[in-house]
Amino acid sequence: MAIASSRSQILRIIDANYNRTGEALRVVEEHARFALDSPTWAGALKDMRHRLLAAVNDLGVLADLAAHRDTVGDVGTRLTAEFERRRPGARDVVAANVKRACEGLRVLEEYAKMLKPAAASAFETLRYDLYSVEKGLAARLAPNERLAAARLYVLITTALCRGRDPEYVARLAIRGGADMIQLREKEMPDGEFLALARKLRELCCEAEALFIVNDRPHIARIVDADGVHLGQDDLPATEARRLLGAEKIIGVSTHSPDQAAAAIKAGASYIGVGPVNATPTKPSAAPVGLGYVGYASRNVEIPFFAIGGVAAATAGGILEAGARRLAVCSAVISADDPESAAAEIKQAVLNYDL
Ligand code: 3NM
Repeated sequence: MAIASSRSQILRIIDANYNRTGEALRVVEEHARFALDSPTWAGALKDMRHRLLAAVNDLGVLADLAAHRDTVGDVGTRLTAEFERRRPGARDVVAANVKRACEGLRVLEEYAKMLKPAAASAFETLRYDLYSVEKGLAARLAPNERLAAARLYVLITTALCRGRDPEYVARLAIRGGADMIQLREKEMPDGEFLALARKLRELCCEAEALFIVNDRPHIARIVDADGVHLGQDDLPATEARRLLGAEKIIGVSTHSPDQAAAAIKAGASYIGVGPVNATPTKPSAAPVGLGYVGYASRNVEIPFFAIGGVAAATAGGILEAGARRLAVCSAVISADDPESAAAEIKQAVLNYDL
């Protein structure tokens, strides 16, 4: 079998794989931009396309590529694998195109070595960067799978951040170990809420935390949040599910075993169990105490978060009662040091296995 050795053969390979990689990156970029509305990942992919061009340019062959293109004589264009015709969902489109771009980059790297060895490593770096992008995008596609591992859930309410920027406080909470962030603003007009939700969406995307919108499924949908959290008087979970789709997280506040059963039946992904303690954050709700936490630990088959007056000082008793996931608002976001407050509570939860 002939080995590609002539400059012309190598240029054909470089040309085909430059195009293939660029196209595949563009498909993934469009998903990040239009489906996820994510400046982080759309920007990263755009940057990669520019670096791809720069890397090929660095080989000194860019101007010659078109002259070596021979699509009609390329036997590869006639080989269409069955899977290339089937793209059942966004997950498959992204996975197939990430794979295609990785393969293209690998080929570029190998053949670039034959032209200009020093220029080949740029393709390798791009391939590694693509693995990070893939991880970030996959995280956005499978929120429910990630919910299973979440232990600390922090609720962000601007008025309780003591004048600090809520996005900054959320960042500290994530640094301290929050796996999930909820934007909970009861009074904020939709427009303002939307702007803040977009910022937190992006932050959580970067920091690999789940992002949940309280009460407002339409905004969860607009910003492509990982899910929505509903109170007993909000839209029913079944309707929110119809709006957001099967993959998204739907959380429901519950205050009794009956409400827990109803939420599970309605398709909730998790429930809140509380308020365990009386709390100024939700003054209207009567505390349910540790009894309901114990009940939930024995009877609730979906993840549940104990909530209401959870703090470093109270976490131990709540965990002893059977909780394995905690939701916290004021003890983290109103703390002098939200990061260490979150870290202390997270450590307490991690002392108990799921
Ligand atoms: N929901 P903090 S308790 C928002 O039981 C919320 O459904 C609750 O705030 C429920 O951590 C609660 O400051 C308040 O007590 C949680």
